[in-house]
Amino acid sequence: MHTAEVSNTQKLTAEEILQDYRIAWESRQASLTGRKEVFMGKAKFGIFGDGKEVAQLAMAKFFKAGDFRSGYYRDQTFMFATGELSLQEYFAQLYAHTDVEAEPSTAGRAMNGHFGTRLLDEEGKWRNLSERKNSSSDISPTASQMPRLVGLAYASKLYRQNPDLQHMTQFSVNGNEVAFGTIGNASTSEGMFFEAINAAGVLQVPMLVSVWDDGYGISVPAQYQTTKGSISEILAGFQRDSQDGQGYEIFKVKGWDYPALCEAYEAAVRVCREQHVPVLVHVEELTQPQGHSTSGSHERYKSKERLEWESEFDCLKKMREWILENELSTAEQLDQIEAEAKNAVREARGNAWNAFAASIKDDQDEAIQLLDNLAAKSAHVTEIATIVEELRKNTVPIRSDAVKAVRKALRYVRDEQNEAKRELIGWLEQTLGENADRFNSYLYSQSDESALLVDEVKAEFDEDAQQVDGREVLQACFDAILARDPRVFAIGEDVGKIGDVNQAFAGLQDKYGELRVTDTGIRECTIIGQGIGAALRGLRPITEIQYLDYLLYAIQILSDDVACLQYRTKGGQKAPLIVRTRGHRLEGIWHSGSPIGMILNSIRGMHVLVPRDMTQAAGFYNTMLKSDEPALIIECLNGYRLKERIPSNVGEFTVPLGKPEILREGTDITIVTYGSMCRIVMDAAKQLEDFGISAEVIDVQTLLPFDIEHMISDSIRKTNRVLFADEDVPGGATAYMMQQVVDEQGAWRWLDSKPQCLSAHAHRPPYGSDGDYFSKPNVEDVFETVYDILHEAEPDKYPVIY
Ligand SMILES: Cc1ncc(C[n+]2csc(CCOP(=O)(O)OP(=O)(O)O)c2C)c(N)n1
Repeated sequence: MHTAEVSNTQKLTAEEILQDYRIAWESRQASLTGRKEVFMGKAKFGIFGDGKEVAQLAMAKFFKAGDFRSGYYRDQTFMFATGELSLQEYFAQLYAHTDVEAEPSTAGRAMNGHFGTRLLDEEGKWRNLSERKNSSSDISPTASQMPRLVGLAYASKLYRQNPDLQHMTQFSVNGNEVAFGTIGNASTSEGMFFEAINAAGVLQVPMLVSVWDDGYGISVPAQYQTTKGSISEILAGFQRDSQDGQGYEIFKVKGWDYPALCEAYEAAVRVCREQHVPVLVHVEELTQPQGHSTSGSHERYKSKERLEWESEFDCLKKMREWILENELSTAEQLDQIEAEAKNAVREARGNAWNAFAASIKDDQDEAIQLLDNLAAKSAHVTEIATIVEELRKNTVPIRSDAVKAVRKALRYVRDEQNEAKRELIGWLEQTLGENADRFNSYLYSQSDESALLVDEVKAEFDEDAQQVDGREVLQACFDAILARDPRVFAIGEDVGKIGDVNQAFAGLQDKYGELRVTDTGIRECTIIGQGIGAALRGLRPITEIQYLDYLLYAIQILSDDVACLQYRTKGGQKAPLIVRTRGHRLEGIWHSGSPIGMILNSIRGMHVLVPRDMTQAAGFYNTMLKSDEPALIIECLNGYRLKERIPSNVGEFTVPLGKPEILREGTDITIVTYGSMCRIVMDAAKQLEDFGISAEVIDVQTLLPFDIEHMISDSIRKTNRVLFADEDVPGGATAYMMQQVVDEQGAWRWLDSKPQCLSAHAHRPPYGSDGDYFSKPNVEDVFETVYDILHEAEPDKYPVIY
């Protein structure tokens, strides 16, 4: 048997090399076939990994059980080579097969090339990740794989350095796991790429980033993307100066050079895994034989010379030449492998298509049968027969075709009654239910650790419970949490040494150490990413965004990554991350933000909790840590120094989600609010009482989920009037609350006055107390708005004020 010396320590047998060659060829064939499938109309869009095969084979060689990948849509060869994706699964995703068994990455939810392994079992519990080769779930926004990559690597650091985590062998063995990132050269232009590179350098974590450099980002060449046209050249300053110095190891290697790639990855992974040094592998001279995606052809933007170079330096061609030059195989043998690869792909495509089509065919057949039965009984036989005929003619049906046909047919028989119609309706209801599971499930956890299932434990107070600053309630809560659960750690700007800008973590770094309560750089996006990756590996991060106004820096990653994680994997992955921030009302344009509508509309899939004081906030931390779901908890910026009593069970009590609290009972109007506005509304309610108006004040407490048991609607049933008040812009979260109550809960039935909203002005508040008064809703605004509603109803009883 021939062997090839690709490095000092690594000898590859001819057998192994030919196996790689086979995988590379199968992968290339999958790309070529996939493109054809799209053009034949069997799939809607295709993006493929051709031209990147050989580098990925090399990377896969050093990817071990327990490791994690955070990559992007070009990584199919890596997924094949690690055994985490079969050819049939690859095609199942192209066709959007909705069965988890057929398409485990996303159950048909993401377009092709979006990979991920199932980290959770059917009950939503963690599998043994140390025994598996893991891939976090890909997303389309370029470079968005980078923030979570920081966290995947950071978890290894925590597992290695924190002895209290040693027992969690299901997730880590001494932090030996490497987080492998991949990114296209053009996507390194994104800010979050640089932020992530810097963060991992500061943290010194085992993060290995491969840049697949094919010189373009769709049509835009490197000179428009990267200074000096080379990412490794401009990142050279990150290179470690010495073996024990801080920084990166940087490798540069050509993407068609199989032995050099094997050698580079061997060295790169070793230093990363053993020493926890971050590594950049710049893989140059890659090609993209079929162009970017099925959306266009690269002949439009690549010169003739470039296209010629690409075919000359195609990595498969080069690998073949190298194998022959080194006499590791004969040309005939390689021809045979290539032919076999073609057959394997053809077979996998056929099997995937047949399974996909069969899964839909049953629905279609049943619908046709039931519609035929209906036609036989109906006065509208002609119309129904036409519908059936159309459905029958459809040889490439999708699920909605049968459903559309049935819904249309039912219109014609709306005033007929017979068994055939009843059966058809039964079928429709069942099919809609099944499709809800296929297409609409798992926005939130469906496990028994869902936050909605956490039992309420009421706060208890000793008779002599002392009044303390609000921040001390939180501090006591965090102290208890850190003491009881080694998985919990808190990170953020100023969170470590001074215990956050409002000192809710004061003294806790001293008590629990730097790994548990940790300062970070000013980098909101990767603070969140650090949390996402760690949460994906079984830890319980509390990641702090210093002010709500700066959540905008992180909202994209919350929206695109955390919030849709359960959904886009159909329950295959979870990242139970807690994002802590503080907001609403303090001072000035950038420290008074309350952009709640923006948040609610962008992070469905997370819970959004808006406690009015620090006791409620503490209860929410306890609740969320008992669940397996992510949440954003927004504390009131102006509440840390207000006096509250410390519950005696501050580390245990829980505040249930989706359950508003009636702060004050009343009979004339219901005022619905949350957060800092609770105090203002309560003040106004007291003043209204002096003028004979009895206001019921409800704190919704959680905006997502919202008032699950319709307590607000019950209140309106009694008062017949409602005001929604908050500090967001007009049409922001007040509009959301009104939709929930009036439309969703059906409270319009009980209303005698028009439902009304009171929000801040559309601009942000200027600095100073007057800026606040004239921009945000104040006590007088609430008083007068309520008074006017009652004046309109009973002008004699409530004459005009002014
Ligand atoms: C944030 C964002 N902007 C734009 C796009 C559209 N887009 C998809 S891929 C791509 C080019 C990426 O090029 P590169 O990073 O070099 O990777 P390659 O596709 O060449 O492997 C662009 C602009 C996107 N998906 N996300």
